[in-house]
Amino acid sequence: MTVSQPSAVEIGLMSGRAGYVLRANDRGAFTVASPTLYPHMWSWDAGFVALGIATVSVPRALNELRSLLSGQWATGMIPHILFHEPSDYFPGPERWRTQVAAARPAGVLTSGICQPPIHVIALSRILHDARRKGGADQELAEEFVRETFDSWLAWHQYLATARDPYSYGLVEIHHGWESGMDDSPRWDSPYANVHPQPDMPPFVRADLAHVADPSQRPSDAEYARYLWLVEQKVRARYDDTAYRATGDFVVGDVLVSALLAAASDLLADMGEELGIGGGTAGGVEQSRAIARRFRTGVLRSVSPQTGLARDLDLRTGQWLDVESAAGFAPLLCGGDEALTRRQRDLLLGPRWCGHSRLRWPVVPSVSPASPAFREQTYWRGPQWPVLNWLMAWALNRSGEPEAANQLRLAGLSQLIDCDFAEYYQPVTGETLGSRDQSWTAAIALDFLA
Ligand code: 9YW
Repeated sequence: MTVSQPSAVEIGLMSGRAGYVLRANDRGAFTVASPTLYPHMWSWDAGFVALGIATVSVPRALNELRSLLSGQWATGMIPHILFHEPSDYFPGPERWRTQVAAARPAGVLTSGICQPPIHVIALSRILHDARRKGGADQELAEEFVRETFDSWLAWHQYLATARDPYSYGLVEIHHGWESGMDDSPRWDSPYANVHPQPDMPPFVRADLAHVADPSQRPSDAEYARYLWLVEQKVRARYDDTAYRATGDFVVGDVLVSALLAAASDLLADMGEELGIGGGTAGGVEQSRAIARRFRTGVLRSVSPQTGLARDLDLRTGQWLDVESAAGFAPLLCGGDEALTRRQRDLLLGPRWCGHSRLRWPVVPSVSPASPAFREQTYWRGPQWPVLNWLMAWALNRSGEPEAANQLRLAGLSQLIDCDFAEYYQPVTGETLGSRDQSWTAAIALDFLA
């Protein structure tokens, strides 16, 4: 299917409405992930939000990242949710009970796990935008990079050490939520070994109140496992070593690893350009070393048969062969040109974006040709605009601008009704989950810039 360039009127309407959504979701120092379903700041959402806002206001974009860093733990971890304000979101701070953790930050309540490290990718894009604009924007952005370089490095080092203690080159996640793809079939096999115990505190889900059809969300059995892992993290006092010794779910995540590799290279680039991170601490060199280790880990995980990267269940030692979009992790971190070309063709071909049943040729979360594909269930098949953006970004970076532009144009066509939904039914094109989702509006702005 070919998709065309949006008209000037459509571009104007879409960017106006996207800006309006971000403005409406702005709570001053931070942006809520969505108006009612997610009334807090989510870590990887904040990265996408910042890069979208930067197209309109560089200072406001930098504030988003500054606000996120206010939640950084003493370990370097950036938590997956910052609870700046009270709400009825579940699981809230009373469930996370991070007061048991010595490393928690002062002054802001947070969750106790993390999300994919997209932030420095966003920051380097903001810096690029700011330099194009020049003047005060450029000065502010360069100053911000100088000011926060060590915090980003600490974040990356946390992932590279506490979450890869044996130097496999894959970042270990302790909860499916840490992947950002909560109920993805990537995690079905490791979750089969997660056994909630009767002493887990009871719970009432809040997410189902926001959707018309519960089949668009994870099941109750899945949810109980999610909360059991939270309980295990609390009982380990959020100490990664203690959790590793006792927790049910420990998996090497290829998408997180590839993002860490790409972000580490970009951090090193920014450090070199601005003459920071040299010094005795050698932040630039440390970043390059992290990038190399995780790039190697991701490339080693690729299945020769499918050409897709695979997560590794560190409890069972098994590779997880699932046709999810995370399999394209090597596109994000690069390092093997033949594989990049193979993945480009696969991604645009009939098992993925070119699948005949898709309404729009946009990256689906799971291949429609896979037996695991479920067209309206959350991360089991629907299209998430941010994933499409990530793959377009990766293709551009890999020297594949035409392929990247195909994804960009298809993504814009999908968003043309300006609902900016959380995810999309890939066959009918219907909007699913929350409307006015901040990161969806943000990537639209970036695609239009
Ligand atoms: C939840 C906010 C988050 C995203 C996750 C996505 C979903 C639900 O929404 O999580 O309650 O945390 O899976 O990737 O960051 O948009």
